[in-house]
Amino acid sequence: MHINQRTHNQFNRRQFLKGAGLLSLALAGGGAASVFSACTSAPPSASIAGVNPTAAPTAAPVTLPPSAQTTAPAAAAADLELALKATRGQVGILPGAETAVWRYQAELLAGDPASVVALPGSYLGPILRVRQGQRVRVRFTNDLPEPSIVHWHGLLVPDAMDGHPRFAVGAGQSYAYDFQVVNRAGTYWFHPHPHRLTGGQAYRGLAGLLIVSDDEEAALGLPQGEYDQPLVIQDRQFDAQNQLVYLAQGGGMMDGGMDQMMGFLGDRILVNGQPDFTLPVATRAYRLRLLNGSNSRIYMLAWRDGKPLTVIATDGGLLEQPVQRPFVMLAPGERVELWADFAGRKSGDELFLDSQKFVGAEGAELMGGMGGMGSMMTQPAALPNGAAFPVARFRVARAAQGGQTRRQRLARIERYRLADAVNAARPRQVVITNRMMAWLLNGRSFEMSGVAADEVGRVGELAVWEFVNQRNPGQMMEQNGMAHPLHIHGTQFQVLERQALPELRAGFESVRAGYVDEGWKDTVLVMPGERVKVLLKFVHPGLFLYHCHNLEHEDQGMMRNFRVDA
Ligand SMILES: [Cu+2]
Repeated sequence: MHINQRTHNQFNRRQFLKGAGLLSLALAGGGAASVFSACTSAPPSASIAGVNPTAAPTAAPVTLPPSAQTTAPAAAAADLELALKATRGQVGILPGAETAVWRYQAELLAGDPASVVALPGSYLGPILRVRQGQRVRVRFTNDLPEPSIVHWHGLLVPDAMDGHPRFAVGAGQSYAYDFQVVNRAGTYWFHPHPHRLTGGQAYRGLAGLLIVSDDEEAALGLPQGEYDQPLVIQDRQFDAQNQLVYLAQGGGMMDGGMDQMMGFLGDRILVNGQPDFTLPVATRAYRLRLLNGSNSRIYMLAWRDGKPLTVIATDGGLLEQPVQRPFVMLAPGERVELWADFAGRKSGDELFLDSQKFVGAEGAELMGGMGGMGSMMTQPAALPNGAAFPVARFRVARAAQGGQTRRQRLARIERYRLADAVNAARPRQVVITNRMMAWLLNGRSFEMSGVAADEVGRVGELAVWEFVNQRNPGQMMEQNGMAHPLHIHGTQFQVLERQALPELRAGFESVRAGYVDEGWKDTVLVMPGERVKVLLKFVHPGLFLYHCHNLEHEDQGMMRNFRVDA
């Protein structure tokens, strides 16, 4: 499809940072020439080293958590079987010309027709609805002009089913998925994961939801049907012909290199693929399933009327009990579920879910002091990361009989204890650094099958990891760093502890009241200067990724393998 290049006469944060970056690197002795050569990496190409287009999934030995050990012999019939195609399409998003997008199309081959539903009015999706214990078969066909593969974000599946980029298939080829759903009830999602191409593919529209239910959740009688509403939040940029604008080609300093380093931001907020999203609601309780499906934008979500948000679930499903927050931080890849009760509202009332202004995610706001050049360079982006804007409108359209009372107890969560971790005294550190405009994990960039000595663990063993977002002396963003949402495949983890460097506390303090760390997570926001300890277990052996879910960072190589031994 055609994606227009960014015009070069826009004066925005990227140009500001171009100047700032060149300056800071020059000061560090890098010199503009070497900066330039380091940044002119080739644009994402259609061939990926290490891809075996005919790679067939291999059956890996499976160790399931005790709660989910339903038998699924190899030859068992699937509960749900579908064909899923990634393909090109045209949709009406803005008034006027249609927009070229990429999208998933699903065809149910076997199972309950209610298991595959469209995301209403959207080119995103579909929504797959499955129950814990079900066996799912998906025949994925790549009808795109470049390699792709599907990752089931948050699901605990064997490594050959996880959509690792080494399994990416080329145009016209297929990949067979066959796995059992062992996760708790919750809002999971699926999106492409080919190396260096994930950001572009997700941006063009490839994202669907995978909603898991289980018995524990069913017993709660939470809002269902039209009262159970997914909201996929994304930002996009359109040109005058209504076509999506993504990274400028070339990847060089003067093209997309800065977007790659900072992450791509759009200036239009879409919910479920629609601009100016409005949901007509009844005067009763809703379950709102929020997914941040943006490439790099972080949201500080709040009700405009100042009422607290009631959170009932995070990435890995229901919390033990609802918690209240003045606002909720939602970074790329994260999900949060809200209990929203419109009872008592009058017909015609409108409620707004906004993203509030916050600082520190890019550090850029704080960089004004650089040699007195700040004021001349701090021209803001059209919609900076941390700007305030409306996200969704809820218009009370009808009265509803009866209501639904909020449950005080939701689910049971097995609490991990630090003392039980194999490395309790010595957390496995994952240090975020930047070198020559590239974000790294422990100083390393992604290698298709590479695993370092510290990137090995065992199935079933409890471990503590610590993400460390430190300063980067002598490098780009050295002063204030950048926020990174870190995602780990093959596990759901618990956040144990957060700390922040005293000199970078301001950003952290401004957002920390919006963290929801009470439940299971697979993606965690790490602000500049912040250190986050998480406790985790892997349930399958094999090669699993951990990476930044800022998709431009991921594509650039801010991703590593972790090998889980049986
Ligand atoms: Cu990142």
